[in-house]
Amino acid sequence: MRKKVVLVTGSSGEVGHALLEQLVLLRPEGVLSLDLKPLGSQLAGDFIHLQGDILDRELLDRLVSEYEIEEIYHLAALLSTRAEFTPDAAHRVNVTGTLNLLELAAQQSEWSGKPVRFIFPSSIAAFGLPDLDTKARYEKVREWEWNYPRTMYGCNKLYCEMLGIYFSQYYRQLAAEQPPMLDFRCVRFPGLISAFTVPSGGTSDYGPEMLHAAAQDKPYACFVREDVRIPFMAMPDAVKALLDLAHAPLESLSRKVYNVTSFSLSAADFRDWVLKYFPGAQIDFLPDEKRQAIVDSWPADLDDSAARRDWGWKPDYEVERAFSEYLVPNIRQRYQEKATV
Ligand code: AKB
Repeated sequence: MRKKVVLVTGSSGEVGHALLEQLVLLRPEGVLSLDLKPLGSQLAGDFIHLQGDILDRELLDRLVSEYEIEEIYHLAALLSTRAEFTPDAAHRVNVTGTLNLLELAAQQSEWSGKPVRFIFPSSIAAFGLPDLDTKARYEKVREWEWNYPRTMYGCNKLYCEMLGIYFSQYYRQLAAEQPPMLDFRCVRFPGLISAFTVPSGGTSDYGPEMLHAAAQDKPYACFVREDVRIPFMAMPDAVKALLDLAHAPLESLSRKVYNVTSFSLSAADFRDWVLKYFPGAQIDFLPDEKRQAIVDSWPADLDDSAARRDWGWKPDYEVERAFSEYLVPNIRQRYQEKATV
């Protein structure tokens, strides 16, 4: 009999790392992790890690023959800044890679006769506001508003949301007998901040970079203007959102794609929070026009009322608690800094 597992792609990335820590507790012995890179040495637990590529169809076929995959957290992606430098590669990883995984999930759902749950993190990058006036007027953007991304990554995420909906509702709609389809569920994340990893390749990275630089007593030049505002979330809440959505009863879900958020900060607010805990931090603002334009197109805040209503979404970490209880103590410990509160 094939072993039943939960598959996590992109498991060496920031979210993957944090999610694996929780999943191994929830599903001891039943987690299969897949990433191009080896896993960080801090990750302990009873799980199988495969170093491989989501674009390798042979590898995916082998997975299907060896395991019964009941649930997929498909996290592998090239983020927004990186994707602008290598748009072809981004399209392959973000779109073809996701299509491969959706096909795998559809196949598994058909074989097992029950829908495989497919959990997909999308992003504020799926939105694109045309100018700063509009951004100021539409303070809290709803899921279906301003879906005009201006990055390759945002386009990839928005399209893959639609592919997920297609695979869960219409896949093989003209077949004589339609097999059970996968159960696609998606959250649109704001900028994420982890105490344990520093992001790379994203455009919301200035927040976490500022904080990690301060904790190491390094100067930081922020690549966006002080006034630009976007929503953020602490990493434990990102993991909570993925797990809570995955385990919500299907009948309570009125949508497939949900905004989730925690707090909205301007870059200047972010600096002030950092200075509160690291008063000696040297933070300057040296906006990079092109990356700035990307952040300007992202919403200042998200309306996540659908997630709150349908599956009880509520972040544990509002801004004060995120800094005082999660980010600062863990980052200090990480860099063994003696910062003053
Ligand atoms: C990025 O900056 O690309 C990501 C995101 C907002 O999805 N952090």
